[in-house]
Amino acid sequence: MKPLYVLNGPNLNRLGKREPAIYGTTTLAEVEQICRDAAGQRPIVFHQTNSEEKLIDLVHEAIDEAAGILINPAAFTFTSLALLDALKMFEGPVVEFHISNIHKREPIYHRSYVSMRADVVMAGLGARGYGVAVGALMVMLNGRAP
Ligand code: CA2
Repeated sequence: MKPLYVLNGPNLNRLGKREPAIYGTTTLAEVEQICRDAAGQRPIVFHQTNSEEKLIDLVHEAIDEAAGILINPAAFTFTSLALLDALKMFEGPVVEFHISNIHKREPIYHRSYVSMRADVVMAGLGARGYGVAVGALMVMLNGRAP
């Protein structure tokens, strides 16, 4: 069975340690476990990087290996055409995920390049929403080759 790739962008390694009012107290290690629990038998490849280049390389790896991508691109959501171009090369389902509701925030957080490729966009459910997003990805995979 092909894995789901769960990719996290810059600063999310600090999850649970800063700005709990916006991002909560769940750590990234706990998020990884939430994703694995939600995926059941489906393997998860889980990464976080602060580098745009590394994130694009991980999308390229997913193009060859993954059944679906769940991505929280963090600040690269709003800046990276290169990330959008890489995601456009992926043929499976893509879920764009944000812990906070980016649309409640300042206008600079409203325009997502990644949404131009994502099949599903989720924002505002907190870190526990990662499990829901994995479920959404598996719904999108129903009926496709394993
Ligand atoms: O809500 C999200 O998941 C975001 O993608 C998080 C990004 C932010 O740039 C997006 O607008 C929304 C990253 C926020 C900064 O990272 C932190 C991580 C942990 C604690 C505090 C900040």
